[in-house]
Amino acid sequence: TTTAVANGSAVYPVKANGMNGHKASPNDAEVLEDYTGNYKFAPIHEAEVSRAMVKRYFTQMYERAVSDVVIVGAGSAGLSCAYHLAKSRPDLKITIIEASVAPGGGAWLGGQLMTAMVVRKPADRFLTEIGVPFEDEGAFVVVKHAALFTSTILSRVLAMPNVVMMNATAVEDLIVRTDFEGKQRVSGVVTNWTLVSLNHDTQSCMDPNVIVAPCVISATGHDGPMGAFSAKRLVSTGLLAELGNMRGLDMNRAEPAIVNGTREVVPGLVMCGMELSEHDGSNRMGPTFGAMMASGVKAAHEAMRLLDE
Ligand code: AHZ
Repeated sequence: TTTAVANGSAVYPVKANGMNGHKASPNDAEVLEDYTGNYKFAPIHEAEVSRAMVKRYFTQMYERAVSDVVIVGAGSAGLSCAYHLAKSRPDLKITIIEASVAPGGGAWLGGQLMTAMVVRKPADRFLTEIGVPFEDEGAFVVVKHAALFTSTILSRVLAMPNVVMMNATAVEDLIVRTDFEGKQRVSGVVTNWTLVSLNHDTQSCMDPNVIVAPCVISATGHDGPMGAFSAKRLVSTGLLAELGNMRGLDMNRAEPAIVNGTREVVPGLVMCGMELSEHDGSNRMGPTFGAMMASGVKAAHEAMRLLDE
């Protein structure tokens, strides 16, 4: 069957069945980039728009039900990790799950909602690597707007063919399997659309979905509405005795502690970024972002080591 779709003066046939039944290839008369009052778009059937999105989204979900690496949280640490890992290992299926609609976490601004982003050396090398310009102030560099870092790394990460990002999707549990020796191992994540996760107390039994992966990297930030997710879940599953709890601000102690402490905290789970301060009880650094980038890179190395074991 075909449906006649009126569009302006012309009528275009669109097949009602089959995702690929109709490929619009407009002729010159139908498409015009004319800003003098005669701009003409290629004709479209509304259902094609739905199918274009649905097909890709659910194909991705189907394929990524088994991933090589799941990164939880797309803040500065999670994105830095994704960039380094995806670039180093194009063979890996890397799936990023981000609870917010807007990926980037706290890295859209510097401190106290001001625009500049401070990065201590030697993490300026990561900025050079991804192509973000900065001013050199000696011991540290300054990016003129934190959003320049975040938009650049997001575009670099999303352009990598082996990366899939699902935002507005929350990790609401971990898959924890027990092997024959009784040893527990994180083997994936339990997901739900964030708006569902936020409504478990208003609707009964809205079951989640799962992604199985031999390596999960948690980068959910310090405690907050959604933060420190895995660290807190490790405590409630008995895999961690208690949270270390993030300590007060000390830039000189905090940044190396986060980078050097980035590791596989329980089998199958690598933790990086400020979530680690809650796990280990290390200081916060406030508005200086070099440790997030370097911790992300270290988490990528930890993941590669874990996968090669
Ligand atoms: O939405 C969260 C954010 O984008 C996301 N997230 C949290 N819980 C999640 C869950 N499922 C999926 N259950 C989840 N996503 O994780 C991201 C964390 O980003 P962030 O910017 O909060 O953390 P980060 O460790 O990447 O960067 C921390 C930046 C900070 S905080 C700080 C201080 O307070 O002193 N200093 C720095 C540099």
